[in-house]
Formats: sequence, structure tokens, C-alpha cells
Amino acid sequence: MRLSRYFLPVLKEDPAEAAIVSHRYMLRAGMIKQASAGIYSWLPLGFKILRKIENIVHEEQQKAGHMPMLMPTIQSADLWRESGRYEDYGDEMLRIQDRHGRDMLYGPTNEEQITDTFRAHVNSYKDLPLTLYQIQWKFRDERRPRFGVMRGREFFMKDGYNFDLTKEDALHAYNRHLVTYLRTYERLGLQAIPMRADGGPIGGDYTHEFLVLAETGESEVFYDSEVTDIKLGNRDVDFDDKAQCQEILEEFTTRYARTDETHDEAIFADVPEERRRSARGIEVGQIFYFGTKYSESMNATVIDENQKLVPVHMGSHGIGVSRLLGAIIEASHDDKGIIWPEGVTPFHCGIVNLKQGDDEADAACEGIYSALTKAGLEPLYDDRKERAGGKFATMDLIGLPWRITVGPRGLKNGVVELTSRRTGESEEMSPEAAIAKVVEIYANL
Ligand code: 5CA
Repeated sequence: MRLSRYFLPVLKEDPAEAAIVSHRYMLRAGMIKQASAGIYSWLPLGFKILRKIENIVHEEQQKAGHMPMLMPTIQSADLWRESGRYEDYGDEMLRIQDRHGRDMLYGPTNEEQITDTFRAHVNSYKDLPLTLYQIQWKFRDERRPRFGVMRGREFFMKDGYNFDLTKEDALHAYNRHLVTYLRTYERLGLQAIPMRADGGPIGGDYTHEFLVLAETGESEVFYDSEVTDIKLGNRDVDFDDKAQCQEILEEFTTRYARTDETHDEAIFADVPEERRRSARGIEVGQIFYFGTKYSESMNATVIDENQKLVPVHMGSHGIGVSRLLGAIIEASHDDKGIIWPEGVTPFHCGIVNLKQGDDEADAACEGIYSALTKAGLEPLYDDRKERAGGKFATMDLIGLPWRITVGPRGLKNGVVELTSRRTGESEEMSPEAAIAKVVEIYANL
């Protein structure tokens, strides 16, 4: 992409309404535009990152055998009356009437809708286990939408639902989700710690939230500092192996880590004092096992091996996909702007031409641009007739992890400059060497 043709409405000034850094940078970098309180348009740069995160979420779900589908955003109130949640959900639910006076709602989550799909098509234990998921917009009429995409009213969520014959199988589905979530967050360059939490309006008392530690987080959390040393890494996981998934769950959840909803001072006191931490965190996901809560009220039953009709065991599992953009920025930025991890960066490498219009500099930039493109990467070439300072400021703000700077002076010596956004370190090398290095960085991801 050439910046001269891209829609990147960068703001020079800090927007007054943005109280935290991620919101400020998302507005300044032209990623989002507020449409109304807690509701945003996603401009090309923001949309590109949203799609990248979405793709990583899809990949990790499908590795575990979970099947993507898509449900509507507008749901019938009658389904929610069956489960009893139509009244229970309260003011967060956006209630709508259609032209025939029928009660509808904009889905804040989809347990009822998926249970209705399940009961229409599945009757036998032979069709289990089954895990379906979607990535779809949700609406919750939050009392205090704030911090941009962090607490939106309209937001993008991955929501997955498992259907199992037994509690044991459903807990295996829970463990599978825990493992896929850990992997997903690690690929996004985040450490998200699973913590015991509260079921809230979804229900169930067995639930973990995934928290990214950040001062601006909305949740108060308490944990044993040892939990921050554990990584999933690239270990091989067999998602059919119940014992292995259970072991991973235990590895990540045995040490004390709880949100304030379930925090227990007496148990926390058993953690050695030097490892006791309290901090703030951003909730980027939550997994639930709630047994037969929905299947009983909505008659989602199957015939078991003994020809007996039994309600299925269920859980639901959510990732805040749009919130993740904010969480990544909170975890990865400096005073000049965003620093995208390589796994989600909107463009792989920036190319800055210090003297647009200089034949040699233009030709070198074009050469780098086409070589990176041919290697399957997406560079962003700042080909505007701007001053170098302005070009650097834009690149730093939008946070591409790598930048190649090309100018007539360097070219005289046969070199360009390759700069890491994270460390700020620059290295001079031939254009070919810079291209090869960038290609190698992404090949190793
Ligand atoms: N049905 C379950 C799991 S599919 C569910 O709705 N869980 S949830 O309520 O915990 O939401 C899942 C994730 O969505 C949360 O962990 C959070 O990361 C994200 N989320 C929730 N509310 C908002 C909001 N107002 N703005 C942005 N993201 C949100």
C-alpha cells in the first residue's frame, strides 16, 4: 500500500475524550471513529488489525476442531423467555419491536440461539461432542461505555458453545478452550492469565476470566506472581487427549489467581508474601461451564446409550475480539505511539522515502516495495511529499514493527536503514540485506 493512496486520517492533537492511551492512539492513528457513545466505525487501518486478530482466533479454534458458523445479531425475545433471561438480563439488553409488534433484541450473547439450533438438529449422543462458534457483533447497553473499544456498546466477540453428553466431556471442552485461548493470546503477543471468576448473567459457577495485566484495566485482580512465569509456547497439544488438556489447565490454574469477585483473603494469605500481588487487569476472554442450565429450560436433549432422554451439558466461551486491539495497545506502546507485535501488525514494514521526487531514492523505494510484496508481505510505503520528521512521526504512531528508511545520502554508500520500532535501534545495510532480514523475521513467526 502506498500511503498517498491510503485512507489514514491521522490526528495531530490528542482527542480530549480519550482517557487512556489505547483509546487516544486508536483515534489519533485513524483506526476508529466514534459513531455514538460506545459505537465505532472501523476505518481501514483499524479494520485491518481487527481482521488479523479475527483470523488468529479462527485458526486456533479450528485446530481444536471447533466449527465456525454465523448467527444473526437480531434475535427473537421468545427464545430468551424460554430460558428466563429476557427479564433477568436487565437494562443492558437492547430491546426492539418489529413492524408487527413482535419483541426482538440485539444479541448481547447467543446461548439461547445456539441451543435452539442444536435442539432442532441433534437428537442422539452419537452426534456429540459438538462445539460451534461464531465471531459476530454483540450489543450491550453498558451504563458507562468508555475507553473506546475496551468497553463498547457494540463490540465484536468470538463466542463458542460446547454440547456434550456428560459433565466429564463438557469439562474436557472447557479445558480445550482454555488451551486454545492461551495459544491465541500468546500469538497476539499478550500474556493473559486465567483467573477464577464469577458467572454473572451467563451463569455457572465454574468459570475463568483471562486477564492482561495493565494499570488501566477495569478489573481488580489478586495473584501469585509465579503465574506470570508460565507460557504455553509451541508445545504440541493433542486436543483429543483429555489428560493432556487437564494437565495444562492445572498447570495454569492451580496457583492463586482470582478477580475481586471471587477473591478470598484467607486463601490468598497462604501464598508466600513476596509472591502476593494485587493489580489491575483487562478481561480479554471468559470461559464457562454451566451444565444443563440452558438445555433443561429449553429442552435440548439427546438419547443416550440406554435410550434415555438426557439434557446435554454445555459451556460457552468468549473472546473480546475488538477489545483485544485496546488491550494489545495498552500492553505495547511508548510515548510516540503504538508498537504492534509482528503477529497482528497491519503492515509488515514501513518504507520511508526521505526525498520523494529524487530519482534514485524513488527507484530504491519502489524496488524494496516490490521485493517485499513479491515475498508475500505487505509493506506501507510513505511516498508523500512530506518532511522526514512528519513521516517518522506517522510511522511511529501507527506502530509498524519494522521500518526501512531510504535517502539519497545513504544510497550513495549503497545503504538504507532498518529500524526496529520496539527498540528504536537502526542498522545500516544494503537494500537487499534489509529486505532479506524483514522477510526472515516474518518467516520465523
Ligand atoms: N456467552 C459468554 C461467552 S461466549 C459471554 O458472553 N461471555 S462474556 O460476557 O464474558 O463476554 C466475552 C468477552 O467479551 C469478555 O471477556 C470481554 O473480553 C468481551 N466484552 C464483554 N463486554 C464487552 C464490552 N462492553 N466491550 C468490549 N468487549 C466486551
